[in-house]
Amino acid sequence: KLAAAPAEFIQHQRANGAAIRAELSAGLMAPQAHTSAKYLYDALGSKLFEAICELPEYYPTRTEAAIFDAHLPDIAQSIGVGATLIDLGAGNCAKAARLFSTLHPVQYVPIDISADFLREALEQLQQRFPHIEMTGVGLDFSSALDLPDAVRHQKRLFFYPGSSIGNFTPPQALAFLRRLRAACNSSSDGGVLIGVDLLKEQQILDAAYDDALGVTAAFNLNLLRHLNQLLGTDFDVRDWRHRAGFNAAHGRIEMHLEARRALTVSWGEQRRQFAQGERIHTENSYKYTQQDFVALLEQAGFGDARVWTDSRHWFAVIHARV
Ligand code: AVJ
Repeated sequence: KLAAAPAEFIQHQRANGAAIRAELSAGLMAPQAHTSAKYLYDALGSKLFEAICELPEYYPTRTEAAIFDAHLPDIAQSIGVGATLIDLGAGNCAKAARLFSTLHPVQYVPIDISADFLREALEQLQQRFPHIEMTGVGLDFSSALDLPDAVRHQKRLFFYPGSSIGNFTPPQALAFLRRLRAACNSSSDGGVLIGVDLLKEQQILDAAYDDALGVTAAFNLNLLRHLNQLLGTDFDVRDWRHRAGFNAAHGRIEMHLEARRALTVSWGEQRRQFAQGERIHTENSYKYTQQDFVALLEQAGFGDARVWTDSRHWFAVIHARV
């Protein structure tokens, strides 16, 4: 077996600390306190999300994997071999790795905000697939999609599995898809391969985000430890509880952290009082109908959408081209 060259890794300039703190402060001081979902993913948060994916209640990961298992040859045929696979929010790279032996990408470019977690996963993956050129990128791609120079290959396939698109509001999702469309070289046959969680019975949705073991609660509460690190807040995790559920008016799951008692949080020169029961909104996870999502892709300039789904129509994998 070939000894692989070590995978290249590019750490994009992290948003500067002052800008992050300003954004977080503004969110915490807002009448409805809120934080961006990306702050759920420090090193421990990424591990807790991996654990969520193992939970019986959390159907998306396993349903998506089953769709890929059942339709991989078909999906690969739709895409064609020899693409540069750009993995948005790659995490442990496991989802992309399962495509390699059928899709035969020439190049693999995983991008994740949780850079150390990604770097470790990629080192191991490069050993397993020495013939695929791999370039990891530590980057918050929600604010800028800076692709490395190494992505020179013509055919770009943006891989965005797991229904992470659900963290954007629909207008934000449209803007993001338009940026992907612009980043596909228009002369060639690039595209997107995207996983989308579908609207379904509310009970199923609620349970997926409020599991019996409390792993999702730990994932949500871990945000407070991350905020203490990033912003210097003095959150005590024990003062807060996990709340999650479907908001039918918005077609989205919402996660919140709810104060168990009246308390004050302090950081720097600032302080914010929370009444008992007052909440911090920590995540949205939008659910779509198949039709609505295909329409969104079309609005963004993608066409020829092919949709694969499971027998219960809980999740969709969609390939669309430029
Ligand atoms: C990674 C954004 C797809 O919304 O289902 C899981 C994150 N939050 N449980 C999702 C999440 C709570 C997840 N995404």
